[in-house]
Amino acid sequence: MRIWNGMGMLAVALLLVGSASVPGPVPTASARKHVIEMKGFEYRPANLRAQAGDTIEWVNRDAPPHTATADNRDWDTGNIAAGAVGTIVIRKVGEHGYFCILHPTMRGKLTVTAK
Ligand SMILES: [Cu+2]
Repeated sequence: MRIWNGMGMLAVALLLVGSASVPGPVPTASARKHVIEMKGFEYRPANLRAQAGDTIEWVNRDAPPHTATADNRDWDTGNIAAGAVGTIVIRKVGEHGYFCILHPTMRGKLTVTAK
C-alpha cells in the first residue's frame, strides 16, 4: 500500500514536470522578423537576406522621416517618423532594391528566397 501510494505521487510529480515543459503555441515554421535601422541616412544593414513570408521592420533612428520604398513601387512603408517603425511582410521571391523617397541617395536591398 505504501509503495503504491509512493508510485502514485511519483507519477503525479512526473506529470507536473511534463506539463510544465509543454511549449506554448509552436512558432510558425521559420517565419522571421528582421530589423533594419535607418541611421545616419543609411539602411543598416543595407543588404538583407530573408525568406518569403518574413516580416521586415525599419526603425528610424534619425531625426527626419524616412521611407523604405521598393524601386518598382511594389511596396512602401510610407513615412516613418523619428523613432517610429515601418513594417512590411515580404512575399515575393527575388531581389528587391529599395530607397527612401525623401532622400533617394539612401538605398538598400532585400534578397528574398523561397521558404
Ligand atoms: Cu530618408
